[in-house]
Amino acid sequence: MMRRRSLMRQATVLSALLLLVAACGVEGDDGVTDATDEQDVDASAGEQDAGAASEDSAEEVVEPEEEAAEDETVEAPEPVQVTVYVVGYHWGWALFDEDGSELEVLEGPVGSEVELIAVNDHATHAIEQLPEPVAASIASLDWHERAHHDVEMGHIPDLEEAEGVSLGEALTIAHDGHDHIGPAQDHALMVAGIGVEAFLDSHGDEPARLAFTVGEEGAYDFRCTEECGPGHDHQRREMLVVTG
Ligand SMILES: [Cu+2]
Repeated sequence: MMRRRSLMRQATVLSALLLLVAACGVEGDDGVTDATDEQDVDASAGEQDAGAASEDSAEEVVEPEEEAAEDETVEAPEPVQVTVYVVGYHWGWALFDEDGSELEVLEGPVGSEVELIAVNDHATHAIEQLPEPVAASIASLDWHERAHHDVEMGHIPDLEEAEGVSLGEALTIAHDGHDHIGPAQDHALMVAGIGVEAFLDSHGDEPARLAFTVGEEGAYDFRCTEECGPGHDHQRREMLVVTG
């Protein structure tokens, strides 16, 4: 009885193996698993292995990324509210804080509320409206000297080469125009990429005001959008840096 049961079990196992072989060979032309089919199976298994491996490595990578994200959250600076004073001159921008100290660039984190109070360097009445230390700093600057310095620093090109007129001549033309009605004296301040703009009238009695919240990390140019003479195209400077 024992032997018979054992034989029956063997027969059952054999049947199951035959069925399995038949099932594996169903897609083959001749019902036999050929080399190509085996390669497919191997390749598939390989992909699974690769998948498992990449999952493993993904798990390994996740931890440091999460730690880095936590660190950034902890160190992220709070947005600020800041007011700065801007002077548009031939051909650049000067930036001052409320104490009259000049800033190379205005820098603050995303979400900061920025207020720019802007004047034309010729608009003496508008400049008088600014806080006293700011007005004093502006009055102490020689804007012709500043223009020559800008050329030395490479902020604006040699106008003789670029525009066919020397910087001295260009400044004389621009400044002579101050006593006349002419567009060369005026500037307009646009913060590129932010979408704010204000006209800076050389005869203006009041400063212009631009207020905005910085939404995206990056560096932003102040640009002149009012034709103001030979250096106009170069009156653009990176003056605002928004940090993450
Ligand atoms: Cu201009």
